[in-house]
Amino acid sequence: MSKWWKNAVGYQIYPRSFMDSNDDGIGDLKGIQEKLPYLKELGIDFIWLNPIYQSPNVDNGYDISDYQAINPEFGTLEDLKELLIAAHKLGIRLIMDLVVNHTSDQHPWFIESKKSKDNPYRDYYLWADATPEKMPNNWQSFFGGSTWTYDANTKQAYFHVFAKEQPDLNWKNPAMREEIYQMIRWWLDFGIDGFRLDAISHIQKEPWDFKITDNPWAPFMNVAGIETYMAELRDIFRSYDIMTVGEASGVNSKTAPFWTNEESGYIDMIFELEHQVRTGEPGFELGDLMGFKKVMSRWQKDMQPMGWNALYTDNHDNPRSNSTFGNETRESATALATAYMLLRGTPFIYQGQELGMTNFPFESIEEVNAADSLAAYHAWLEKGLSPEEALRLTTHWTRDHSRTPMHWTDFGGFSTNLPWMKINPNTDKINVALQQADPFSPFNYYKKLITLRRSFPVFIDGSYHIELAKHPKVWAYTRKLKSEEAYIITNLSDQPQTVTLPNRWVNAPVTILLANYQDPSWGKTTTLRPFEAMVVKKDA
Ligand code: ISL
Ligand code: CA
Repeated sequence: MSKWWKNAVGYQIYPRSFMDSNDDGIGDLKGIQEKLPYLKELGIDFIWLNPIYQSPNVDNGYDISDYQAINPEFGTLEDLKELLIAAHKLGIRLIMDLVVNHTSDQHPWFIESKKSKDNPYRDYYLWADATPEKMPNNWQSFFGGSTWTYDANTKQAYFHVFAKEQPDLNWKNPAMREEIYQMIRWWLDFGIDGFRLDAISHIQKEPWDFKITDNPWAPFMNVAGIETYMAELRDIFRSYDIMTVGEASGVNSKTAPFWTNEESGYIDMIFELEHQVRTGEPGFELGDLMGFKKVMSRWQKDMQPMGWNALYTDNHDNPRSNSTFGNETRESATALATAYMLLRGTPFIYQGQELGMTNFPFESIEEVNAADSLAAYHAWLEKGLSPEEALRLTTHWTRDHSRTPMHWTDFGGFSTNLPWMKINPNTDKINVALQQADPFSPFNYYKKLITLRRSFPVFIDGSYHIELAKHPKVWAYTRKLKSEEAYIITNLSDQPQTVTLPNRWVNAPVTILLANYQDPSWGKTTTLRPFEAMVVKKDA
């Protein structure tokens, strides 16, 4: 199979917030199709669509009630087909979210499963004896509270690692797996170009009497036995020319090569979740840039011999990196871009990241949407905090920051109706129209970065070496492929930083291929300005 995804740059679309074509305030498939030329101009190669399947939207589409139907808010299956054809015409591929750790509690399988202990669908999910007072064990869900919900009708509880409306599928059941595999084949035969596998490392669980010691998520994170299911998935994936990227928390940088190697790996690449390092008290945390550098660097090194990385800073589950890691300037937006997009792996850009979009200034709990954030807010209130304090603690790090509508124009340009989430008021300063016209905008910088990445094989296949490893504010690395060598340096701080560069780099003839200040200089002693970034290449 071709490895087209190695040279590719991905773009993640959160469909609810990208573009609304019928003015109901909700982004949709036709809206995405309208904006394909924009994506082409940016230069990306494939789109990853967050879930667009039929769903009661308890977790914005991550609770699926029909895998083979489109949520009418987004359009129809025909709209998706049209979008796919239009994208392919422009040379843009499309991958979809595959959510198979759990379904919605409104999925017909679960509705059946709940009916009785001897229902044929009972074992599609995970049930265990319980009483209203005593759950099968004390495990906690990612969204807060027990992983168990009691069902008075059958006097058992069902298991869910996320919300109670997202019951976990029972992967031990071969009949369930076969139905999932048929669904996967159906989508691949439909013509999509791959999948992003949601929460895939959670599909296997420890026995219910497993005792948690330090890590509360250990009983359902990359648990032994998952290999069987992953190998079955691999056998399907490998019979198509597609790409797969797994959200696989708990698969660490030492085991990830086993998951992603070309010979026997289950999937093509992994989103690690470790680099989102935060420091500080809850409600005051900041992104830890050196933690970010350290984790990313370790993954580069460990994956080098036989694995492949998925590279990202932003997604729909995290606040905006330009706010958490950067200082909300064009310099920090472009420095972060330079740092991660030239690493070894397939880079993903999350919608609006290419503009340096920032966090949302939440003023009221009415503006919050994410179920886990609302649950956290109520938990803080129950602990006796004031509504103001609870709001601040909840919104400081809520994933809703990244889910506000895309900024197309001064006034948003996302919809003529009231959008499902408020538009960030700074859309008048940060938007597509302004940035397309400004040669020094983050948007135009991203364009150059993508072109650069494509122009030199060293950025794709070159090896990774950390430079100035101990520097507390600068991330520098080299990439090397035969005689081709590039030096990437970024000041990840808002203060000037002076570095001493190695002789073999300052005495050799080099070209500064890209910089985020207009008058970059390169010498033995170089002072980098706040969030200054440079890409330098040895002349041939
Ligand atoms: O493992 C985790 C933490 O260590 C979790 O972060 C988990 O893997 C992650 O939250 C899963 O996220 C994905 O699945 C969720 C959905 O709400 C998120 O939006 C999605 O990205 C449930 O489907
Ligand atoms: Ca709409």
